Amino acid sequence: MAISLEQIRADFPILQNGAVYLDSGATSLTPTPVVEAVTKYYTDYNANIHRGLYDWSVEATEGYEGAHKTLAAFVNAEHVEEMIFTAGTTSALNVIASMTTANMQPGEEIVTTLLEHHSNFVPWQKAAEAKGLVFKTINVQEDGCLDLEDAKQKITSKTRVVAFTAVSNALGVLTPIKELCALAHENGAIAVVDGAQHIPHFKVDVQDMGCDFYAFSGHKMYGPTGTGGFYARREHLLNMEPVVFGGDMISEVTIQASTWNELPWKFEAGTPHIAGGIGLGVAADYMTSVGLETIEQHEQDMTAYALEVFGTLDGVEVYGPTDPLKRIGVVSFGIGGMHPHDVAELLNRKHIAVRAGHHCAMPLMDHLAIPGTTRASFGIYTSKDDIDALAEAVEYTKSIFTV
Ligand code: C6P
Repeated sequence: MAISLEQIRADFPILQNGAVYLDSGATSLTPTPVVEAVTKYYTDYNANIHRGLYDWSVEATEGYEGAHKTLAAFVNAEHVEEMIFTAGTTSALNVIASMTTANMQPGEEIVTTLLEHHSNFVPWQKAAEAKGLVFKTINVQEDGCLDLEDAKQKITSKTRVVAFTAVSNALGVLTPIKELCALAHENGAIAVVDGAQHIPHFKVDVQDMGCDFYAFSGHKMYGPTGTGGFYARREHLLNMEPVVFGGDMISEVTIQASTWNELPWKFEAGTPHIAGGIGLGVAADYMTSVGLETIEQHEQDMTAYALEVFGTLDGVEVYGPTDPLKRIGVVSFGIGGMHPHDVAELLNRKHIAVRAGHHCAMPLMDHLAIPGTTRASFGIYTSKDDIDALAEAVEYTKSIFTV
């Protein structure tokens, strides 16, 4: 690392609170510059945006619009108006699903995958139910990697949307983003990427991926909770009707009809999370200052180290591929016949914070025929010491249950 791990950890004072935090996949910790930016909004210029002509409102507007510019550049969007802020990935994907299926006809197809978080599964499933669409899911191979051959069978000329995660939250497996986007386009469909577990680890380039939509959460990339958004290609945003109405998204309203504000505000109804949006911009800048290649390398190193350490633990099954290059940021495991919730509770006795359960990915758990997993997930502050502490606590857990 160009910046040392000690320097990074110093930006997260919460790490001094005594927990070994291995739940960054659920939410990442928040560095001091982000906390300070959010606090500064409330203490120095707490005003609404796009409404006031006084200094505080101008400063808030500039900060909020500036954050859009920062995030558009962060994902390498061609145009700044292609960046829409929402409350996070879930709200982004729900809005995208409503908008993109609005004009679909019965019999047309939506293709998603078995790796999806419910947020990129249920909105499409519900749209299919409501409109008589065909809802298909791409299978996974035995090791949890996406089955690209099955994708080639499932995506057809009737497919209108291919919606998939870039990284599985439950297993950490990477999906073939470019291949899936290309397959979608060859068949005349749009590609919707769930980037929730991708943006914290990689330099995102939406143009290089070739996606039409890319959804993400701020709180998984060192920003505030309740923030995030989506990138969408401008031609889609110009052609689509919004699905949430009122406030900032309005241009003109008469008794007869309403017209919409310019992009991106056409898709941001009501008063947004102003402080959060500003904090999200600071979080993206923070990641850039650490270095996106540095972050990716660190996360890969931690994943590979965790797989190596877990390989030495008897009676522990690690789910997902053994090749560390096929996954990132997550090690999901099971211990003998123990329920994942029991494992997580015993790990907590040793102050290890992990997530346990189905990880909002029930179709995947059904496919793997398990109730859930215990999941350790990593961030830029994760150290080998954290992983060693986890391994030690796993041994303790096994001793309690005599596995
Ligand atoms: N996954 C996890 O512990 P929100 O909650 O809207 O910020 O993100 C939803 C979401 C969508 N897609 C993927 C791939 C995700 O991982 C998540 C959130 C958390 O795995 C909380 S369930």
